[in-house]
Amino acid sequence: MSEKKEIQREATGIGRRKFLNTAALAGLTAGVAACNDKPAAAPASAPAAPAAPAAPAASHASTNTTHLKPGELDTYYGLWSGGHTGDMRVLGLPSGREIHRIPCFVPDALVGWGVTNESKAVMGTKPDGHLKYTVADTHHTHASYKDGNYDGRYAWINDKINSRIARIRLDYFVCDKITELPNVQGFHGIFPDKADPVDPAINYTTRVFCGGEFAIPLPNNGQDVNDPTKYHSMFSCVDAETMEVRWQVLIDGNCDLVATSFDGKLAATNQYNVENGIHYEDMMSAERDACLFFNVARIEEAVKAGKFKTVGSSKVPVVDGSHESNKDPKTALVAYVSVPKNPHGVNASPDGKYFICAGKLSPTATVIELAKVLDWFDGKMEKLDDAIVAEVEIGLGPLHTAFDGRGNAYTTLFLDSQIVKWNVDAAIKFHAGDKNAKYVVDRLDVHYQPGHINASQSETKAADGKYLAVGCKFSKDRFLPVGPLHPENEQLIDISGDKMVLLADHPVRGEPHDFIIFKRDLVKPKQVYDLDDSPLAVKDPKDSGVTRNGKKVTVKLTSQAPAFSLREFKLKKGDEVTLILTNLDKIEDLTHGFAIPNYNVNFIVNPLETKSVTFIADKPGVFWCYCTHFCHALHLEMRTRMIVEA
Ligand SMILES: [Cu+2]
Repeated sequence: MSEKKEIQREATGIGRRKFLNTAALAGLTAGVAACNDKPAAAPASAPAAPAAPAAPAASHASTNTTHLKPGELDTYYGLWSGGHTGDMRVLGLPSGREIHRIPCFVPDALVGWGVTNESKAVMGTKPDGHLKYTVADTHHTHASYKDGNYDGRYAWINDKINSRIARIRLDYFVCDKITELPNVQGFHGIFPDKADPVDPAINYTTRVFCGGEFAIPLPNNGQDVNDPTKYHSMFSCVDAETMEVRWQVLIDGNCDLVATSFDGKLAATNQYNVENGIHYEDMMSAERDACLFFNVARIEEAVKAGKFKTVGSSKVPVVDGSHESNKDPKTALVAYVSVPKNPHGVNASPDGKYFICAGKLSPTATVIELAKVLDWFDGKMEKLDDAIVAEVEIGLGPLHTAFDGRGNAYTTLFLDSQIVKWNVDAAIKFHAGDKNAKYVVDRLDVHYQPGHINASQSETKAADGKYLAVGCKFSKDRFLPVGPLHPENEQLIDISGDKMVLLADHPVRGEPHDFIIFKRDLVKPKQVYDLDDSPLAVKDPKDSGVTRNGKKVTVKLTSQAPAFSLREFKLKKGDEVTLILTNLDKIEDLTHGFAIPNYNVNFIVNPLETKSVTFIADKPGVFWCYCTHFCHALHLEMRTRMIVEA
């Protein structure tokens, strides 16, 4: 788009832009194509628009640089969803360096995730011992809270394809539990609670809420497949400690993103298909959809009182959250606040007062005041939609919102390829009739089509307004071409000043979706395992050896650079072998690997960690089991012979 056209567009403003109607899909395509008009060589620090010139990037960025000198550490962690790779990525920020990948839902060749017995037990297996699933699609990641800030215990991540939720321990940065949600398809939004709705002493996360996006027959066993009026979706509550599903709410329409209040009383999900349509034109037919507010305390009272049913073979209590059954505020479990056309993200402001819904097919952001939603539940406010305190136009294709802790919101505009910075209080004043209230503070072009956005500490009470990361779905011309599959472009933006300043582009493999950014001192990672973490630990090299019980054979060994405790071990063809390896090296960073050629076995053991694998010794011969993780000057010599006698 030429600069002149930009000026004209800015001058006419967004006020004349209308809601996108059924042509929205064509509009989406046109928006993507239009971006090809952007000059390929536009400098990253070019002003976003003449109406909102950015400060010169060089001078501003010098105090907030992304470049760290060798040996310098980042000041923030970023936890990123890995997308199709089914893992979680750990970044250091502001450098954007990828430090680690935590496998969750999909096998991982480095760690041996999906190979070891321990990881298979977390991932889930079929009766034959093979993994139940080997594909995943992670979208959203959020971490546990205490006192309104992250407490460094856990993070959670979803798998949309197979409706699974994984928990990550943030001491070892490993996945330790995975739960498959019953009667849910297309599990999308996820958010932990921040406090208990009833007991103020519980000021930390004990529940994780999960939004089910696709409506299905319940149970989905072949009944009602041709009757979409019988399709429903569910909002689920998972226990943060046990990872069991505590309860589910059957709703009208579907769930999209999820948010939770700081007082623990409300959880919400945006809904883009109040029509219950099964084709996209049906899903877009209504001018307003909804943000559903769940009254957590009332739902749990209803479950306690036995006012629930179960679905199919699942024992999980399901309460009725349908619109029809929740019209009386005094007894309602769910409140349906109306929101313009197909909203996407819903985000909680760090002051605890508002949830903000991004319009997607409407150029608006809707600000909902939580105290008023509670007033409605208490019978103090007649019209539920009076909880909407602002509904303002911000640009085309609003998707997600982040916060700086200074009263400003930052929303991605997918169609405009922009971030808009807007002031929440000014938007509320404008909505109330003060047409002089200027709520749009700044706009910044991003490259291109931004989806998720998050700022340092954004959805915590400690939002610090320093860095903003944005996941751009299309990178087009920003990186060297590598064939038809382009990386996505994650951009880092300095939001410490009045104007946003673009700091860096980072290519990423598709497609990460969501992420959080928090101060590094909020986690206390351990460098070495505790031997007692595994009941199988081989604590002394003298305990190594082969024990046989008929065809079942156990091989115990230890590793200490540069040797395994057994120089060789003998098996017979057809044995069912369980091999247990403990790494007795207790020095930080001294990890060993263990690979068995032709047996499809490779895994690592970190300092004082124990892992096991089980396999059938079906191929006779000599197999040099070797260390795959560089450990010592004699690393190549670090081997043991597995001899399988015919
Ligand atoms: Cu080694």
